[in-house]
Amino acid sequence: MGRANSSCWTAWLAVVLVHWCLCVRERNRVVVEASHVVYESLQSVPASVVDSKLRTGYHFQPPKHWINDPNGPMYYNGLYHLFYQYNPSGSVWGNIVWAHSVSTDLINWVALEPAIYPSKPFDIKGCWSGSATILPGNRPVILYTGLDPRERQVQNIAYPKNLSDPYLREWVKPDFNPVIAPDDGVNGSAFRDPTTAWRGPSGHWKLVVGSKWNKRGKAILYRSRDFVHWVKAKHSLHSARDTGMWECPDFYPVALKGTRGLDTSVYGHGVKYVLKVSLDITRYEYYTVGKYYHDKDKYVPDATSADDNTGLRYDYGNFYASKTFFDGKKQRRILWGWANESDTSDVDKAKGWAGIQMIPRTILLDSSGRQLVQWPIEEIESLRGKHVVVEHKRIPSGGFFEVTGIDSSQADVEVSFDVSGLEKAEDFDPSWATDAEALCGRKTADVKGGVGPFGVLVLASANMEEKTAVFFRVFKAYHKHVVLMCHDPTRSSLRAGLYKPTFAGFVDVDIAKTGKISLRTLIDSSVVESFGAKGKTCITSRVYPSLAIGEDAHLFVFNNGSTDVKVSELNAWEMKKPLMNGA
Ligand code: DQQ
Repeated sequence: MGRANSSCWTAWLAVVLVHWCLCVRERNRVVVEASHVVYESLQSVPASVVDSKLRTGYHFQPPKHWINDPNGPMYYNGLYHLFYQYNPSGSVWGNIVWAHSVSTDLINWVALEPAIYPSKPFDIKGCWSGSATILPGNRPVILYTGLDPRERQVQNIAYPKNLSDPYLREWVKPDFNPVIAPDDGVNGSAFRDPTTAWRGPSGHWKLVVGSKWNKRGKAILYRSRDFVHWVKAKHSLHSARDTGMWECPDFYPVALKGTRGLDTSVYGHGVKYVLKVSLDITRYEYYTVGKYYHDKDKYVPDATSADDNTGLRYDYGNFYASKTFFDGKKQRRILWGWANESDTSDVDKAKGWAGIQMIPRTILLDSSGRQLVQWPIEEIESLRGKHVVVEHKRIPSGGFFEVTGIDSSQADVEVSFDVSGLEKAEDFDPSWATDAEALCGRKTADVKGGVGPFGVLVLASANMEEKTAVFFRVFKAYHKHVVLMCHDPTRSSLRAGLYKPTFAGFVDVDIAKTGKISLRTLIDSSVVESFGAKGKTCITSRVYPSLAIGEDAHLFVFNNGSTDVKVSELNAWEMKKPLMNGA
């Protein structure tokens, strides 16, 4: 009996020990999980030239080298600030500092010296992404992720050295950092990218840090009274199984009605919340719209928002690590997002630059309450130059026409299509509903349809050997029509071996009712950024034409469906170059 008891006891102890060891292994794992591909041999190879051939003209970028995530955007005392992850010594990811630029209009930018760089034990191995919060008394503060000597990810605070410097050039990192370190229940190699903090009815400051535990993605919540001492909440703000590491979380309120953005601490009636996460495993971003229960500090996505990687996306293309901020000047919420190159690192090294920030977008809740709508900030229109208009033009099945009179390698194009003959729409297989991208890959622009594909061909060579198609295709489902919006760059370049993924999203419109759909596309040499149905569905692609460059780039409107479509109005503007960080 005694022996039986003791062997039961030993078996139980063994189980407990194995479990404990597994947890400790997870807890103490301080290996840096690279969320970027690391090319050690190229990290510190400064650019000898900067190749301007496919360099963007009006998108944000520094004069040379690698950039990634936008960090700590804010509007402060008449200036917009943008910080971003930057490699001062090469055109691939590495040696990351917080580069810093300022602007009065979010379009023209002046580069300042880096604001935050590794210098203290709490960030000696890296200064990664983070956010800005404006504290009472108009005092900005930054929280960012530092990598300590053990490469543990910790959260640090930084203040402007001199608030009377209008540019906030120098930032101080107090020695009491880190203000948040991973405790036993947190995976110290997956613990980064603190959000802007908000204040709820309790008066506490709150923020979340992105993380994961095994495969469960998490937004770990911290509270503070003084912004220096932070206490981890018992429960995460939110988590979701099998989503992996949540990078760059963003959490903010949106108004149910009207066209105003909300400051991050606004709460009360008429307000919903958005939680966005950048999923390291897919390298795409997803958001949900939901309710935030302040008393319990719980966020619950609405039933209409899928809470996994089939969910809503700001952008269905090359757009990552985004961050919003509240612009007190114009009472709007603005979204910044990063688009990396889809070319090889060797080409990036040879051209001396890599990565851009997308044109900032205003962000609002759609009137349906189910999703967001985004639109390029109005200031971008100040860059519009030469203008062409096309009105009431029918495009027969299989037809196209060219839009001439502007240099369309750097352009802003808005088209409104009248759509009819919906009875000819192709049948929609319900199994396609969760994978718009795969559907677009199968039904590219060259695949003839019923209603559509129709749209524009941008960065096209004169004879269309090269073209990037941006289009809609309408399907007939059981009780409604389904509209697919697609980017098809499969024929964007004659260069061999390029990565040319198709990207797509569905557009939540009742096309049978409206009979219309609009498209806006911003073209800038190697980037195509599109907004369908006034910003309900957005897609970004990076493309690298070999012929359709500068004045050799053409713009067409096409219809490869079996019914006619009509362009009720098309406006296209050549875009001027703003001041871009002294480049
Ligand atoms: N980039 C940063 C990280 C973040 C990742 C490092 C997302 O803080 O998680 O450069 O692109």
